[in-house]
Amino acid sequence: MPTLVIGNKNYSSWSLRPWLVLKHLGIGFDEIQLELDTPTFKQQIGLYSEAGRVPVLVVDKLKIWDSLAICEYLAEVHPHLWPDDRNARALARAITCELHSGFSALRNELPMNCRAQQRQIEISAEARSDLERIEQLWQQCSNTRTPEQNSAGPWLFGRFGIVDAFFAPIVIRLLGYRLSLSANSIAYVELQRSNPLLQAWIRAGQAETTVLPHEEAGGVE
Ligand SMILES: N[C@@H](CCC(=O)N[C@@H](CS)C(=O)NCC(=O)O)C(=O)O
Repeated sequence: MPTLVIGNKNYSSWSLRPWLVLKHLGIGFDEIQLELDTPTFKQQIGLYSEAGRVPVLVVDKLKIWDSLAICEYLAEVHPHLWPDDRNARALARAITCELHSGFSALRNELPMNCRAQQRQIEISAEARSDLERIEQLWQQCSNTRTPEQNSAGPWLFGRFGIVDAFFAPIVIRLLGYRLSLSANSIAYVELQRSNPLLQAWIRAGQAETTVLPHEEAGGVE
């Protein structure tokens, strides 16, 4: 049985991605949850990863300490986590990698917070530009989805894949803060919101009682 080491479900956006993929695949796994920003966090995560961050997937003696590396490890046995078509697969990977390595303004100004609901917030031009880029990517996927992908499902490349799991934390952010979105983006947010697996994560995050002040943003709901 693999073990996924994660942070607080309310706040840990990176932990959500592989958790969602494992759940989607129906793979049984144990969860070890560590409280972020506590005096003991570094020592506890140090048992699993010298990088000192969650998530980590532990499979026997193997420890994988990065959300994308974990998903790629799973995709080697479950290749349908990426699109079948080679060109579509390259695009899905490019989008996933862009998300993995960028969007720092959006990340900093709109922390993932399952408990936040439509909070009022002012965002910088940089965060606005990150948001516009995300909407552009979703629009590009809608515009280029092939009939085969459409018949496979409603996700960015048809069936649910790693690229969708990587956008799930962004969707929780968009549910948490009041921001204007295109009709296409709203439809994708609603699609993600209707995923029972994401709903289960959100409920678990909302049930947590820890409040990390620096992860709290936005005003009266
Ligand atoms: N590149 C890593 C980033 C992971 C990451 O930044 N995790 C955050 C929590 S969401 C963390 O562990 N922060 C704790 C710390 O830096 O002390 C991944 O994708 O897994």
